[in-house]
Amino acid sequence: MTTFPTRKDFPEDFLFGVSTSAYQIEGHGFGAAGSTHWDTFAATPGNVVNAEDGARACDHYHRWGDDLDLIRDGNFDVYRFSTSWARVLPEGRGPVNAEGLDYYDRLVDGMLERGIKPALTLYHWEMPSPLADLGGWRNRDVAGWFTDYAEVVTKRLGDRLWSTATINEFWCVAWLSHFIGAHAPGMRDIRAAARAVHHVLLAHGTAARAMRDWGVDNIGAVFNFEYTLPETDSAADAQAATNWDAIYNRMFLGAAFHGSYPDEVLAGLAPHLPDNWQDDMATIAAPLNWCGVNYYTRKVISHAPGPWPNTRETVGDLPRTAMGWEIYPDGLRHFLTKVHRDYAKGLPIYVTENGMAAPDRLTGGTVADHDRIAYLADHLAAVQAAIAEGTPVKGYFQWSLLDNYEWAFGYDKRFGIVHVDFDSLERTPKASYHTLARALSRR
Ligand code: IFM
Repeated sequence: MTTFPTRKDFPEDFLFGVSTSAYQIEGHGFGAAGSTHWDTFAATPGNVVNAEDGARACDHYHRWGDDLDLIRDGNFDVYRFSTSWARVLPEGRGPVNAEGLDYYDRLVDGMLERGIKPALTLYHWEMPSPLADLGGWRNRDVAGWFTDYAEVVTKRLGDRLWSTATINEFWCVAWLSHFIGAHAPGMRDIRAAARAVHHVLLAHGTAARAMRDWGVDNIGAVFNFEYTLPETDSAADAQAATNWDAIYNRMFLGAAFHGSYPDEVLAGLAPHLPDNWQDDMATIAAPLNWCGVNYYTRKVISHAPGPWPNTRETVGDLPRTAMGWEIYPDGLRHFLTKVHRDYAKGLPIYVTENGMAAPDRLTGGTVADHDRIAYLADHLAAVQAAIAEGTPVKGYFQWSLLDNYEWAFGYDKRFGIVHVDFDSLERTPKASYHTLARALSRR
């Protein structure tokens, strides 16, 4: 196992943070938030383990002060959080829920009082139900709806934010949710997916440009990546892996940074994209200040018969996390270097999420999550390797502060460095939390 690095092993200006998202921790049932597509997706049999939803989650809505104390005492510099669109605008547009906006105002002030930089994400997956009724990401008007929501949030919080990201994980928002069907709204339709892909990018570009005009600075976006390799050296598997890589790792990045979709994507998606999609690409490629990289695993892909994209996930031979995800730290170095070299040249890059789910057990008041400590050490070493190669990686955010609502897996998968008892909601820092706190201490 790699020795656990400390703050001193990174450049002086390197920032360490933790990430969470609104629906996964807040308790969406509190504070007059509106319904989201995750509430109805979870209420539909078969979509989510135990049909669990985010109504109570970690009750961060009421316990945020204690949770911010944990971030401060863990010696983190930045907190990456998200605002919930439906908490701010219960109908998705129109009247503001003052209680919801006030809550985020207090949260941001609470970070500043503790010396923590606030890193906002505007969309971490909870589409308001009234907008989902109108087609959600499939409806082109979503670009305007999203920009209006961004205006409400950034006009209230923007003077105190350290950074603002538009979208978290475009691939999950568009592809996992409209083509694979594993996330809300649970669609499996290529036309729906093509439109969601294009419109989430259009919403990103439209909002990023508008926010810059309003004076918001340090604007970025967060992309997720999976290191991809073919199961065999057959030409069919090689093509399948290339298609997977294009859809997962290059489609959103290429659009956001170069204003184009990869050829392998257009081969299957072009007939299903909205008319005149080419006219939007300049808007989509809005100037950004930084690029966020979320990385967890690698994927071994083989050829699947049938229609494009002819991809099938297979089982690789590396050790796995509780999600069944293979542990492959060098993939993080690979993507950091690639994003810098081929897309975001010159921009700071942040690892905006990295971490693992483990079968953590609370015994005698502690959680000995040594596998997580090893995972974090190995991925931090990969960040150091990327920096040594000349990649401007400027920060690393661990996912996640708390055990939380892991979407279709409900509360079954624990990603936190702080254990949450989902009956009492008691928080117990795990061994990984204490390891990070020691490593990040400035004393
Ligand atoms: O919990 C999620 C998060 O919401 C987005 N990125 C991946 C995490 C682990 O699956």
